[in-house]
Amino acid sequence: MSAFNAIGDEREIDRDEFTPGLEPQPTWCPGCGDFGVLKALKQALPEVGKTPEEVLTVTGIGCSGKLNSYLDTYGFHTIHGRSLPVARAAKLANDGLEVIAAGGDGDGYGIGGNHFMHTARENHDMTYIVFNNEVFGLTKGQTSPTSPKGHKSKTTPHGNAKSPIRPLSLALTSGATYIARTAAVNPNQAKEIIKEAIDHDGFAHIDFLTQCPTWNKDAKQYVPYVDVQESEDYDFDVNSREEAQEMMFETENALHEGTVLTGRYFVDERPSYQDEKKELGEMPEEPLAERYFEDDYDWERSYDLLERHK
Ligand SMILES: Cc1ncc(C[n+]2csc(CCOP(=O)(O)OP(=O)(O)O)c2C)c(N)n1
Ligand code: SF4
Ligand SMILES: [Mg+2]
Repeated sequence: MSAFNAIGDEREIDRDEFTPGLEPQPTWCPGCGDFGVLKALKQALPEVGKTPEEVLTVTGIGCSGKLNSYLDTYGFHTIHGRSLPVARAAKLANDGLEVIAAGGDGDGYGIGGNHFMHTARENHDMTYIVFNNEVFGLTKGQTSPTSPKGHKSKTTPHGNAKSPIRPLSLALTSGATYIARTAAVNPNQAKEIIKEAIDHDGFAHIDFLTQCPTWNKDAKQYVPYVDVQESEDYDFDVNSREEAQEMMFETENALHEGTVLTGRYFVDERPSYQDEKKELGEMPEEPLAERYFEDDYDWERSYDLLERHK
């Protein structure tokens, strides 16, 4: 089997296959929410029938970015805020790969915010998990784009003057076609949401609340969560943009008032970018990397293309 084809064997898949044999064990602090994402992924991947060879995990920089050192899939640890462009390129070069991009709130909503908007707009077929701990964890707790107003840290010692970003609303207005929020303190829901996101055909965004006990002791992610699908207090249609928008707005307000609402918010069937490109005959029929092994393949070098434009 060629690894580039990313076609796993038809067989029982054990979640232990996703635990690297030789790599070090996670260096996250005790009690870190990042463990919850890793665990949920290890449970979800075999349940959706994916083998390690079929999955590529692309991460940004941060405590969250260490994810692919601890998950035995193909991995690409990129630079700060750039997991999405790399993930997009990989998916376009090999449509057979199950692509999971991941990173922190600083990574994805701050420095990489532009990529987030446009990857959602273009509806690239992948799962994007944002570890939202409301701080820059790796660099020791600075205020991030999701830190609440008034949040005190070394960078905002008198309290954050800025209002936090609204990740769910931003994903919706940008064009994401699956949007959910889950929490590390809620492992069963997290696993189910990851499974749905992987199965979804298009850009699936998960705002994953991950507590940082070391640098963010005030985070509201510690308080009990409410699942908006299970609670009788909420009734809305995830296929309705208007109703989803209202529910997201309420959820984002509630988080900083002490109520953690989680669940699925929006699901839409708009065709993915990859499907649109297939319609146009512009997707490679086999993984681009396979061409490397074809002796008679006529490579198009960048300088050949420049020649054409003279
Ligand atoms: C271009 C660039 N700017 C700044 C940094 C320093 N830096 C590394 S991680 C990080 C923030 C991480 O915060 P977040 O993305 O929320 O991830 P977390 O550690 O909380 O999981 C920063 C600012 C960097 N590595 N590269
Ligand atoms: S600093 Fe925070 S986010 Fe980073 S590993 Fe420790 S608890 Fe987790
Ligand atoms: Mg963070």
